[in-house]
Amino acid sequence: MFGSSTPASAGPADDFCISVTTTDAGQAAKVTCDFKPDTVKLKAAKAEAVAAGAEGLMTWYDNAGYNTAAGWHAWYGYAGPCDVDGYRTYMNGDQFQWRNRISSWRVWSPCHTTVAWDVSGDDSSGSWRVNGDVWYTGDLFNDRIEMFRVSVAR
Ligand SMILES: [Ca+2]
Ligand SMILES: [Ca+2]
Repeated sequence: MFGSSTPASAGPADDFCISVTTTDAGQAAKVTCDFKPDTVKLKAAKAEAVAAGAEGLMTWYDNAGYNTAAGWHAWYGYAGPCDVDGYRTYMNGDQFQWRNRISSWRVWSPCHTTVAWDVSGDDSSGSWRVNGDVWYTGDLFNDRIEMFRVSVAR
């Protein structure tokens, strides 16, 4: 199992996470988190995702510059290769603690195009479409994102 039966709780226990989703944004992600990276728990979750045919989509970082000190969240999809329709995730359930937190991210081939949304709270910055890795979101989206789509560029 992916450890999704335990409700998310605030704090360091949610700093390092592996999420696995289908392409259906309405289906909650299976999320496994821990208080530090590379634990047995996280390695097992990654191994299970890969064994199930999941591929890496994105890695989110709490800090700018892909700095891992405050946490990362690796997102996998297991509904086939990333294509022009891509994958979406809305940070509910066990992903909730990663809302309004992300400051940089990397995309994993072949997914290269990201749309990020600030859909609630704050000043509702709207959406932002961008290609490739993002070293810093810029002030408009920093610590404000709660939804992503990643896809192969059309
Ligand atoms: Ca942040
Ligand atoms: Ca927001």
